[in-house]
Amino acid sequence: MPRALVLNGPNLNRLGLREPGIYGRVTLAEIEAQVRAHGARHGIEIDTLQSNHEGALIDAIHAAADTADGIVLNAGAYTHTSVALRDAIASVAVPVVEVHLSNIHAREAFRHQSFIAPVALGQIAGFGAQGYLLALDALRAHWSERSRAADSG
Ligand code: DHK
Repeated sequence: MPRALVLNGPNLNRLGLREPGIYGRVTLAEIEAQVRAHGARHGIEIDTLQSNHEGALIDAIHAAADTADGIVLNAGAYTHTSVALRDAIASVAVPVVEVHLSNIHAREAFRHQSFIAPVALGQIAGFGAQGYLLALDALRAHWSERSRAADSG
């Protein structure tokens, strides 16, 4: 059974309380439950982790090299600041889908740049909690495409 890590960065533990006009009222626990249910529907094992600490996120990405087939990552504000997170992703062969609840491109200029995007499979932004499920679907499509390519080559 494929395994995906759903990794959330700083301040995302405050979802539901934090700036609800931007991030909505749904809590991280509710999002994780939705992702688990989506995973169960499609035969994907889901691990979840949230940390407010850059090093802990980096450690989780390194560990995922041996334990996960894909990562759904909302790095929060580290998206826009962390070369170290970008390098951690580049150091592992695990595909990463970058997620943001809000449309970062429609917000302040400092949120338009993502250090994650160039090393991610792709980016999903602006669809709220649904973005996490779309990211899992993107991983599923990527895995199928990869195994089709392996079978035919
Ligand atoms: C979450 C954050 O915490 C912000 O720092 C990002 C992202 C956007 C989100 O939309 O999920 O800029």
